[in-house]
Amino acid sequence: MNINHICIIGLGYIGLPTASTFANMGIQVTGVDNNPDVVKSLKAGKVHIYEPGLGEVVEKALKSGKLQVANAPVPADAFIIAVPTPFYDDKKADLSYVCSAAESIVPILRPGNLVILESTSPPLTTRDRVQPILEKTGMKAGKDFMLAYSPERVLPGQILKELIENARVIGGVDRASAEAGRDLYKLFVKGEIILTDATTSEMVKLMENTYRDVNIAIANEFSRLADRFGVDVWEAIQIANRHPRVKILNPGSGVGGHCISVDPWFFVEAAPDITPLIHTARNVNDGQPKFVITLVDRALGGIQGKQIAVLGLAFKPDVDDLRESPAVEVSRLLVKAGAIVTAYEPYKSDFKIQGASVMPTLKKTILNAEAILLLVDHLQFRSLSPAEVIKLTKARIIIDAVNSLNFVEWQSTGFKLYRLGDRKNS
Ligand code: SAJ
Repeated sequence: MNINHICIIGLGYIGLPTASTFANMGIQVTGVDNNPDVVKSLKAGKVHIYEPGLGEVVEKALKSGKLQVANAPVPADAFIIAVPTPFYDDKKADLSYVCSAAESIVPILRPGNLVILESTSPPLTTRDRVQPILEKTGMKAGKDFMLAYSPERVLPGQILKELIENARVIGGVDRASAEAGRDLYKLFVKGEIILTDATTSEMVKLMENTYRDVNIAIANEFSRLADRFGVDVWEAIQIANRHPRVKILNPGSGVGGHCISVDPWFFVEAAPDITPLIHTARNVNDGQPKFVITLVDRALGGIQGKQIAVLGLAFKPDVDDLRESPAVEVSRLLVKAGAIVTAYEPYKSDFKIQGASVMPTLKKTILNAEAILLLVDHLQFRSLSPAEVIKLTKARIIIDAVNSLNFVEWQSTGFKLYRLGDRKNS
């Protein structure tokens, strides 16, 4: 397939890096977003999200003129839908963004076009939801135009590298659609390109994130067991992982972000009668912030009225993304339990949590605290010197939920360090 112009709908964490990468390969790209603020800031050369290296890549693409930004799709050879698929309060997938993106293509779809859905979606979305919308044109998928599902699988923090190097799965509604998808992505993908059908590739994406969620859930449950039995879970995991077929992940304050904490629900919604393990793993991970609260309660002898400084609100280290963040949930639970909470998130200091004070600096956050609660293993926190910190705070209790700090070093400086999953040493 000959591709000269690509229209990418949704300029978020996936759409924007993808659009810029295509543009920097010399392809004409129109990036579309229905949020006028996003369009405005990109037109002014400003990137609205933080991802290492993204600023430079976007700047290059915009300056070359190969990346244009618009608020509605324009005719093109290929369309990529990369909009969010959030879930409702009842954990059911909200496909309204996917459907309205597909609707927006209908008036401009031409014979021979390729449409790719990248948004993580429940099984059968491409076939049963997107295809019928596009066929309102009177054209048939697989005959008059091509349609495929190709999930993004990049890790926030390493998006630009993984976009190019990861293997890419492309599931077509027919073979020609999958092959057209390969023609598109081979413009920049260096990893293997695997062709399959649309529903298989939808499942592959959900299986990957569900697999990780279940494995993190077991690590979190191990942290609770270690706490009960007076064991240091981190030591136990390290020893268990010497077994050639065991690779236990890290416990922490829970699972956040817009991928792993959401995607398994798509399976549970689609087939609740056959997914008890997946459902339980989700509940275990969602329950981990409460486990962190029990640790804080024990370390401080109660939470009511205590001044607690929370370090880190992002869903994981070194990203600015706070969606579904367990650290935010922990902060809310602390406020609910009557604590006086100050919080610091270096990547988003203007974030608001009702009842808590999000501070602009670390210094202001810890100044009057009785305890410091470390929830995210940001590099900035990992490299803190206890000798410096002790001069900046009244707190002598540190609770480390992510095994970030050197136990011996912090203890010997005069802090009492409590670690999640380490009843042996506290
Ligand atoms: N986490 C733990 N313990 C661990 C690993 C992670 O508690 O050992 C927590 C993190 O702190 C975070 C959450 O899990 O709150 C998810 O973080 P992550 O780094 O595991 O994954 P994401 O959500 O940033 O990205 C995932 C990736 N999927 C897999 O690794 C299978 C990525 O490749 C996907 O592209 C991405 O989801 C996505 O967009 O779906």
